[in-house]
Amino acid sequence: MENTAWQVVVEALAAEGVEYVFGMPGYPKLLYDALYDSSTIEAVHAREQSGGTVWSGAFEELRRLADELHIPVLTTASGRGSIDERHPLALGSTGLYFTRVGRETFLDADLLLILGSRNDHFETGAWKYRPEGARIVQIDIDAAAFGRNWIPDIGVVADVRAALTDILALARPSSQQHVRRASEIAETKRAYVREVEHECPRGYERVKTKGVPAKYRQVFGPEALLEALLLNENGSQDLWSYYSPYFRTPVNGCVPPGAQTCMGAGVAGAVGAKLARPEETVVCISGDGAFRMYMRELTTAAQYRLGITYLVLNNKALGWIKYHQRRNNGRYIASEFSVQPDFAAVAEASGCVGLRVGKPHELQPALERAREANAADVPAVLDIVVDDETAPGFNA
Ligand SMILES: Cc1ncc(C[n+]2csc(CCOP(=O)(O)OP(=O)(O)O)c2C)c(N)n1
Repeated sequence: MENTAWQVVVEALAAEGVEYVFGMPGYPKLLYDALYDSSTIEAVHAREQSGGTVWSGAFEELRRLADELHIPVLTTASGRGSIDERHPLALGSTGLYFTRVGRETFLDADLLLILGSRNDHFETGAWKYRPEGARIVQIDIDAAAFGRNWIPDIGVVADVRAALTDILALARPSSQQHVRRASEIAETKRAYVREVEHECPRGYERVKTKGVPAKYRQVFGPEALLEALLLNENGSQDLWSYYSPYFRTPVNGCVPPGAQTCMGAGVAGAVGAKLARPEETVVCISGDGAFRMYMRELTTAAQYRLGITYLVLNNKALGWIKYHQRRNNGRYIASEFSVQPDFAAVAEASGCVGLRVGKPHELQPALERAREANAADVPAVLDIVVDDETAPGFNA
């Protein structure tokens, strides 16, 4: 037989002890037993990565995995939206995007079920977050994904949805220990949500970025929250919108960038998202650098009467770059803006509503004005001068 590239990969991984299951008849049982019998079953975690679950449309199956098998779920940034983040066992995202609770629970796992992911740099915090001793079961439609970063103990070549359907067909009641552990995790999450809800509205001198997604939810939600489509950008301040529960997305409610998407893709993407799903509330949370690159699309949004809200987190800098310059040698080169467009004036001149938010107390009325504008099919831009607070993933 011809020695194809992927056979070489499979042979190399077999030498590492990887057990392969290529859709053979008994594989669901093998996987289900691995999940059920895992020695410390309370620490079994499912993890969805790199968008494989979104691509296969396994939303319902993932929810059932959490509900029926009591498995906590974390997503990658690109897999965001595969589970409703208000689910008690939805613990946010992985790697750079971990919250404290997500990270602690993840690192406690004794088995990772990785669905449609390559475990890349951002998703694993540059590969440093790997629960010690945890076995890895990886399901992917593409055999080339196995061992690309982490080598799984069991690799299953299958569509995520088909594989989860097979596993769920075997579901039997979880052990008491497993159910108890799941409810402990859910309680830890509830306490964390309360903590965030308490910290966000506190009075500050300047707008704290972490309070912006939370305030948006408050003004546009809670019922709008079910429909709000979040367009994520590529920057350091907008990272706050990645940290559930600062922002919580519903099922299929997020358009994320890939690891190094072109800045501004979210700004332009919001136009496409609103055209595709006009009935949805659409918000794009962007840095000022990314917004500068694509703000020319405001006229398109106004022309097609697209009621989008842009929250521009203005730190007068390419903050991501500045952060790394600060860490490397403290010299800022071409990362600060001393001349900045007046975003609110640009918005107004482009047929949108434009508002500048300089002080914390101005945020709520500005959001209310944006909501009214959106209801009248007019886009709104909020230029929010933020305190340059480092996102949690950078500090971890
Ligand atoms: C076109 C393009 N150039 C460069 C990058 C690399 N990059 C990622 S984030 C970032 C800075 C983003 O600045 P800003 O939008 O102001 O957000 P901040 O980090 O200040 O919150 C850069 C330069 C990129 N993703 N796309």
